[in-house]
Amino acid sequence: MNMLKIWGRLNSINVMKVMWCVEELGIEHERIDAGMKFGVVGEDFYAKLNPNRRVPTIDDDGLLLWESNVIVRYLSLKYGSGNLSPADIGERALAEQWMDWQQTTIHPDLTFIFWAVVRDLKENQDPDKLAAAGARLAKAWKLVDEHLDERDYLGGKQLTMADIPLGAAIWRWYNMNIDRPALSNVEAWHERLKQRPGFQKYVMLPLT
Ligand SMILES: N[C@@H](CCC(=O)N[C@@H](CS)C(=O)NCC(=O)O)C(=O)O
Repeated sequence: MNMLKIWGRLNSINVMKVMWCVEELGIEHERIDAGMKFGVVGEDFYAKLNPNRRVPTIDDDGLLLWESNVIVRYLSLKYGSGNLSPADIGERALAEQWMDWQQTTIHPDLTFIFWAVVRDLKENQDPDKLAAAGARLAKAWKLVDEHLDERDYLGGKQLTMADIPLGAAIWRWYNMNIDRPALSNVEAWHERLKQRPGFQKYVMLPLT
């Protein structure tokens, strides 16, 4: 069996999710820097791994997979069933619900703001658009805050794959120079995540 291979640069939120997951599960792996300043994604061989030419991509003993949340689901089920991937089908579906919600509801506005504030992209710096994105995000995180009122983690008492995409996103939200409402449950959950070595190693990095 060949060792898990992961292509992706460490300052990508989508790569962070996979790396944090791999660390939680203790999977032996090899990571290859790819994307932005590292190039690689433009090379001919890469299109065969991932025709989108994006990161992350994995090769797990011949299985080529892209889409960060799908990779997190796959690794969690294969290497962490009953742990990161809940054994109960309903609980697993609820975890997946939060993962998809991160992609559809949090990611577009968070990325818009991130590129304006951190990567200094002028076309994203329209104050009205930034304010609208910030307001939508605040509303969305409030929903997470309400959900966390009775739970330590999104899936209940323990960390599951549900926490990984939104956990990577909350670090970004709290580390950008933007206005934010106070959300005590989200803040407490963020503090819990910050205690985890995998989160410390791969998510708690300066934003670049
Ligand atoms: N929906 C995809 C998005 C992948 C994506 O857009 N990745 C970005 C980095 S976060 C990328 O590849 N950017 C171009 C690059 O790094 O060269 C996923 O979740 O994996």
